[in-house]
Amino acid sequence: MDIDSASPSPTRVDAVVVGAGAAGIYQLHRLREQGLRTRVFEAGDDIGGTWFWNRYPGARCDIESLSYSYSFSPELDQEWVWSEKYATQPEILRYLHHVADRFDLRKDITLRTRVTRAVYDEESRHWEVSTDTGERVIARFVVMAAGCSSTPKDPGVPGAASFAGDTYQTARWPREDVDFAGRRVAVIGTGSSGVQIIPEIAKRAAELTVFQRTAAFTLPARNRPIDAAELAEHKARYPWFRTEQRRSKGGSVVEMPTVSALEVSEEERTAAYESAWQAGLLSAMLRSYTDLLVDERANETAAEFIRAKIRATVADQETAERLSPRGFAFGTKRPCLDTDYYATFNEPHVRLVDLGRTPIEEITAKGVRTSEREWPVDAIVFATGFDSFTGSLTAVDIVGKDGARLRDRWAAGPRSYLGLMSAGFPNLFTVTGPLSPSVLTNMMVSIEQHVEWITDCVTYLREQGVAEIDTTPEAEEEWGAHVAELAAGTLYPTAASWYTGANVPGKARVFMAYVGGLDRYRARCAAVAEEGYEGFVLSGRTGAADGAGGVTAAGPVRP
Ligand code: NA7
Repeated sequence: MDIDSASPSPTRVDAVVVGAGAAGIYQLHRLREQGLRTRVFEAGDDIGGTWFWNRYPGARCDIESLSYSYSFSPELDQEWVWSEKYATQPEILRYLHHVADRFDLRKDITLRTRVTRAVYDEESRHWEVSTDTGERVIARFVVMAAGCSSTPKDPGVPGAASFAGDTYQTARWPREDVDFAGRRVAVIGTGSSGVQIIPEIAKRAAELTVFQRTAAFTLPARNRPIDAAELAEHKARYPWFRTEQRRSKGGSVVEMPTVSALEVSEEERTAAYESAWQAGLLSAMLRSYTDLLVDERANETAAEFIRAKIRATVADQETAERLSPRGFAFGTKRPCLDTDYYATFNEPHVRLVDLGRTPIEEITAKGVRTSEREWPVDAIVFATGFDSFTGSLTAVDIVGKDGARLRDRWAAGPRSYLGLMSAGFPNLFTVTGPLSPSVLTNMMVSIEQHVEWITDCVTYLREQGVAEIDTTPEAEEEWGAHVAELAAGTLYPTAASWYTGANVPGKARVFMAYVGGLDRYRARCAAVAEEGYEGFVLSGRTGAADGAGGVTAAGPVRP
């Protein structure tokens, strides 16, 4: 084992959790309930993960608040009061703080500490985890709860360092208020973050120039306050609602379509799309018909409906055309929800630069220079996205059996069984890891499903006195092929999206989410556990020092 003898001797716990976002704090709660001494390390100076870092103006969840929240505590459901249909970032952060306080979680969370390395010792079957503050911790289990979209990608625009004005990144927004009043501002990027921040900056800035590489499909959020009567009514049916969420395909309680978009008349289709447009829900349009994500012709009917809405909203038809997404199917890049996004381009001080026609060549001291001209600005906001799915996992130097590094093993794309564990990296779990349903679902519901499965697995191992769980290259291979096969039956892999890693130059192109639905996935995970952890290998015996229960293993345990 690679131990730095100069640093203080390591402490011992049962489990280390990496990240104190929604996944990490729930994992801590569950493991502690099972009596595991657990340490959580969080790089930020507060808990909250995504909802700590993405504090830019306009940041909101685009899943409804009443649905995007933990389901594990009926008391929590009853006491927490959501104020809006779509909660703002500060409100979600307050909620996560409340959860941390209510379940007394903070005492086991170490902030401002980044896990840099984790090395598995095959002899003792423990991980040694190192941090950037020089701490070392030895633990039987490591749970990576580091987030699917938490490592901002390098915007990759040359010359950024030479800019004389202020530079901001939506994913690393400063804590203090940024006042754009009277300033000339550039926003680069028009994904969910760009679409949310652009109308907010337009309210203050003297000039706003939006640099768009790919036009996004975005739908109106129709956000509104939640009144007391609606909240009371929802709380009364929360037990039913939470059960339905857990049974659902995507973690939300919604009606699923039964007919093809091509089976109905144009009038009927337009009426259905109009009703979805009015609903103000991220998935409403895609759920109008069964085949929008599998048939290009069907998809085009919805895409064209949205383009017509853009033309009807944006006064200048040339700008409307540039804002109209083309070249990829609706839904194959993550759609956005917005408040007045398209209407913002009717403001006289807002302009759109289409990078498809005039790409950025460099950032200069004065502003952004495209192939056409230089755009002088006082501030540049990068809303350029993340190294999603794998970035936060490969950022840690994870060294498993035989000295193998996770980042090398995943060079050609992530390899994982059920998105939970990678062969050769025993006792190391990933919450909403690559090749699980993750970002295609309501993340809160997926997080709970993974955390609970991991907790049950760890509890089982301890009860049986089993030291190690690993998966096999065969199980991983079979799962990867299954995920790829399901994806290939859809339009998803046809787009150059962050779902496939295409947004990060040099990253392997693999569709990284399980499209089969959370219901089907949940059933598979449960069956695997019930069948004695099929596809996993359980081996070794724990000693008394592990505080584990009896040592009579029920399943096939290798020495
Ligand atoms: P996204 O959805 O990855 O959006 C990033 C945007 O930035 C997108 O429009 C990109 O264009 C654009 N981009 C990225 N790099 C560049 C460069 N170098 N030049 C110009 N434009 C660039 O990230 P978000 O933060 O908006 O949302 C991420 C997810 O977080 C969101 O979907 C929710 O799940 C939460 P591209 O499309 O790559 O051509």
